[in-house]
Amino acid sequence: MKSSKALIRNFFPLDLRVAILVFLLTACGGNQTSTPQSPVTSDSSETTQSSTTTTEGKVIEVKLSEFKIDMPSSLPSGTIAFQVTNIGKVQHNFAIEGSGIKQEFESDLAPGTTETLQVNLKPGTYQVYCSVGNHKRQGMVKAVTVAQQK
Ligand SMILES: [Cu+2]
Repeated sequence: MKSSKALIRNFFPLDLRVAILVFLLTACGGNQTSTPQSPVTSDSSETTQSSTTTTEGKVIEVKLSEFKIDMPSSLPSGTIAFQVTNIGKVQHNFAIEGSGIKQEFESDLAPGTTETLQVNLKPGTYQVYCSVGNHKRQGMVKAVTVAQQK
């Protein structure tokens, strides 16, 4: 510490030392607070970041309860984000099977929770059901048709 100061004193004239000091001070403090005096344009807030959704595709709401699946029976083709809510009192799952695909949640949904299952659907017929216990036989099953997009 002391030696470097001495070094600066010996090697640089006073003016240059002041200039270095000013430079260091402005370099440290410059980039955090002080906003420039130039007028802030007010149109920037709305346009830039309006969309905060992370899910792709069309969102389809699904409600699971004892013992039924509440959702539309016809869907568009393409990427579908099934937003599945367990409105029942026991754990449920949501599986979709057909036209060469089979997808379900890795873990069952606890009562009151919502999870999103993203599936790419081709036109065809599918079956959605709950894979927990014998819920499917008790009524948690539904036929779903995926129509060709025009
Ligand atoms: Cu179930």
